[in-house]
Amino acid sequence: MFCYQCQEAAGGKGCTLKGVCGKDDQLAGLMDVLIYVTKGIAVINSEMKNCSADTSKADHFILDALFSTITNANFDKEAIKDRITKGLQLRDELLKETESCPVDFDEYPQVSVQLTPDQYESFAPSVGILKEENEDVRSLKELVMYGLKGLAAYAHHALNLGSEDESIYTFMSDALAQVSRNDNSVDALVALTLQTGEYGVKGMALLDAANTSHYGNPEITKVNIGVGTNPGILISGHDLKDIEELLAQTDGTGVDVYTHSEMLPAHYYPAFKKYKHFVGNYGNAWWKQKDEFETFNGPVLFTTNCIVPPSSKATYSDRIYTTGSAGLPGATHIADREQGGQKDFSVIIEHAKKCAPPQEIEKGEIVGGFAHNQVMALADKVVDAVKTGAIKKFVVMAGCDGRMSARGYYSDFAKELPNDTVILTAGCAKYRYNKLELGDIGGIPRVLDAGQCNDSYSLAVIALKLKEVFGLEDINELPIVYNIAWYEQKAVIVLLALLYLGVKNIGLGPTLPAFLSPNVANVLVNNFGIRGISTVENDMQNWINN
Ligand code: SF4
Ligand code: SF3
Repeated sequence: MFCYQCQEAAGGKGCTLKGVCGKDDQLAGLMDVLIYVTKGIAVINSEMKNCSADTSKADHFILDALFSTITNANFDKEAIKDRITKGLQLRDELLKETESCPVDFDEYPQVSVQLTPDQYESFAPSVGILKEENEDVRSLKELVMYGLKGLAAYAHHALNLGSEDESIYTFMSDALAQVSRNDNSVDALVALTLQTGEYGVKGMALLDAANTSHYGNPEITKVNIGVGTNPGILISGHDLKDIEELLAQTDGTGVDVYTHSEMLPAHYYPAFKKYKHFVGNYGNAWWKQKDEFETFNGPVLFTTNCIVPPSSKATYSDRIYTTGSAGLPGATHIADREQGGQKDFSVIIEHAKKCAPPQEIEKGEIVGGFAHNQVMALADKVVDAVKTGAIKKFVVMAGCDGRMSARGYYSDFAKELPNDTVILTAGCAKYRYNKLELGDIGGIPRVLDAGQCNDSYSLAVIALKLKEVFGLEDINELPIVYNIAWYEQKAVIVLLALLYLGVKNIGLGPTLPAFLSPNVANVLVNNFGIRGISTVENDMQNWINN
């Protein structure tokens, strides 16, 4: 196997024997095959769109296939094999349809591959990432691929809420087709990378509109981090449609619902506040789940990543449920909703009833809900604070958290920031500082949490609005410093979206991506000023106190 798609790539280079995430050689190979088959589908789909055919089935397949290969989303080999089989069937159906729309796919072996399930694993080594020999071309192709995976995740959540944007689907198929070719120049791939960022902005805007039109605009909210006395279900991941249905189905059952990790921002939406049994957020970022699921006592539902496969000693393995693109061997998978229907969470609810209530691990409240609409409602106050010098700088510390000890940097950085700075955050990165007592500036909290990683879109909207209010020409003239933490591929699409919006000098850590070749890293440094982090002291001096 070879995989270097996340920040924890072994040795800062790539996982070759087993993934640090827990993905083994076989699973990594199956995912490579799934990506290969998906590229073949995208190649055909890209052409079919020119023939005005109905491409929705292929569009949806592509979203799910890419999403299921994101770091920590799906560890279930059978589920990945099943996707490959369905992908090959779909490919054949599509090829039949192209008979009325003749095109030549000769240069794409991805379109003609013939495999039976017993051949999937042995075929994998012939389609791994390292098959692309040119290091820079490989780096750019994978940068685009990881951006597309992140985009697929966001578009999938939007789709679950009935929101779609044909232009995103067209771009995804076209981009997958382009990276499937062997004749790409470095320049063409750099252009494709920026275009991926453009569609990243579109994808996040689509999801933002889908979320807010269904559930209202996030508003300032105090979220309980303690526990109640009823048994509970812990829901993790990013999918709001899933939590909507879970909350409705648990109402009146005597089972409480808690969020974990990236689901915390669900508390900020007005639509979910009516539920008394929506008790609070339990625990921290995804990587603490091995401890926190033990003490939670009740079932846990993963709607997306980040799953950490439980150790053999874990007592909670039989309490894990997955749904959507997420999967874990041994866990119970909740089936997709039928058209117009709901998912059926009754098995989890019945399970919860037999469990002890969660054990308290902390007490108190955290504050969040500062997505664009809420911040704009406070705009006068914010602008005033900037004009009077009460706020000197905003520091965007969005992105992912992870288990590397080097990430202690982010807590220290937050603690060391001067009192006249405000942190704008989104994603699970926030858990490094959202429980610190950082105070407020004239009533504006010093940590403003917009929501999930996709709500980084809100931070971009806020920046663009501030640029307008202050009459600036360039987004980079704003007193905003970017110190982004990344881990998996959703952070890649967020980064590409920021680059597309023209944001320069982004600090990226805790380490630069292993998939950036030295030359590609240079392009990012020279054209966009991307910079790695160093020590808190240095970065404070160079980025904040300069
Ligand atoms: Fe390694 Fe990350 Fe790939 Fe897992 S997803 S195999 S940790 S690079
Ligand atoms: Fe977190 Fe996985 Fe990336 Fe959505 S839940 S930000 S790491």
